[in-house]
Amino acid sequence: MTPRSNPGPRRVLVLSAATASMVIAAGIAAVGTAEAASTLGASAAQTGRYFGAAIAAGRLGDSTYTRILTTEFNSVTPENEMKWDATEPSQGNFTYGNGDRILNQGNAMGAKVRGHALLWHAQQPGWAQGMSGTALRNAAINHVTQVATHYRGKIYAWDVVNEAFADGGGGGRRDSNLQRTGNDWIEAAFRAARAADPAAKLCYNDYNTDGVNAKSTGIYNMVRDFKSRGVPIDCVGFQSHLGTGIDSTYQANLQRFADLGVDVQITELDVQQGGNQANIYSTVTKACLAVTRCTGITVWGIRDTDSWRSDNPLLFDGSGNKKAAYTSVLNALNAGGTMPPTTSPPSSGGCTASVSLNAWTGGYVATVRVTAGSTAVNGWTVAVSLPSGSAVTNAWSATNAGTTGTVNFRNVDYNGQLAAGGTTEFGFQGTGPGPSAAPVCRVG
Ligand code: G2I
Repeated sequence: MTPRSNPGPRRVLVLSAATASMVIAAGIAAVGTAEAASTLGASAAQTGRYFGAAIAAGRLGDSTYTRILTTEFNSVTPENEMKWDATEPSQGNFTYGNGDRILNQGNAMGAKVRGHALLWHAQQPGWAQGMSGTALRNAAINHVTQVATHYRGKIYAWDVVNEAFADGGGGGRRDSNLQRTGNDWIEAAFRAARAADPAAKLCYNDYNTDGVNAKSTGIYNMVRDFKSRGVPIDCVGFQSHLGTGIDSTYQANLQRFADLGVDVQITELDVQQGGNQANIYSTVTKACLAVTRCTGITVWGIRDTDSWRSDNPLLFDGSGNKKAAYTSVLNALNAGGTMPPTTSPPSSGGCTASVSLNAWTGGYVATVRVTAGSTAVNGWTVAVSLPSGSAVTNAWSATNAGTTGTVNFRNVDYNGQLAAGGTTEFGFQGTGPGPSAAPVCRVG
């Protein structure tokens, strides 16, 4: 779908108009600036997106760090705490202390939590590094199952497999102990993750995929193959560790993946300082905003001094001051963009649901589309998780059980039966913030 044909900008206009009238009602004169949110998370949320940061459990005691984190970001990714070496230091012995610290921090902020990363050739515990063949495959799949089960229902998107493709011109897989267990190790990991946590979006994540190139095309071909064979994949992460330039096909590359029917996310953004840092940040932000299925951006750290890189690649300097790159990102976010649909992954095979939102300060109207899977549906229920402070006031074309927290919407008489692939819509109105998580549809 092209941005031109997408109804998103119209919804943005509705949002803006309503926001402006609320501001007038409150007697604030500066109506002209009413649309501009003043933090990264709030401005990304205006188009239904998140703006996140990779964070480290060991830094949460740093008050400057935590102040910026809680003010600016509405998504978090553990920089190291959910990796294999951290969560299963000896085989079968799972340690979730630091991972849980990141999860709790994200929950306390009302932020999305991205899980990173279930399987990767790097940061494996020593015991796994020494394994091969069936023993390694079984250990890897068990790892996916155990960790995804521990975090079941709490993770927005998992990087199920990280960096499995080779650099250079071949477009093929990277050699690793995991790859040597058989080419199907990636799909086995995705299937195990889906079984363990049906609500999480499942991503493949990689770097040097910042344009249409041999490596990104290799990944593109894998995703296309997965989609055609029903391997459960919902999203592709583009790490975007960038230097002093950006490929002219950056946006087109995101778009071609989105056109395969997966979400795309910028997952580890950082950009070398010097040269065009602010411009490159802004180009990446605009590219995401222009691609309907680009659901959010994560920067890989908060201050330059928190970064794994030494070339000051982040949005805040070592003292926590906003850099020019910060302003360029905020301005790009506030300029608006297409509105992504929030669609639940097809977990049960029975039905899926997506929600689109008209939101204003203090309230919203949500329209939910219910789509049957490959078989006809006789009765459906859609669970919508509302953030704290949100309450349903009325619903149409469905009946709701409860008004806060997770609200179940059940079909009414005339719209419970859907043919295979058929769709219907219902809606509800609420006070407070609208739903930001994908609704979950089940048959019955
Ligand atoms: O390398 C940058 C990123 C590339 N994509 C995947 C990401 O997971 C990766 O993150 C980095 C972390 O930012 C680093 O913090 O991954 C590195 C490991 O490959 C992390 O570095 C490790 C150090 O190598 C360890 O010595 C250290 O114990 O961080 C660990 C925890 O501080």
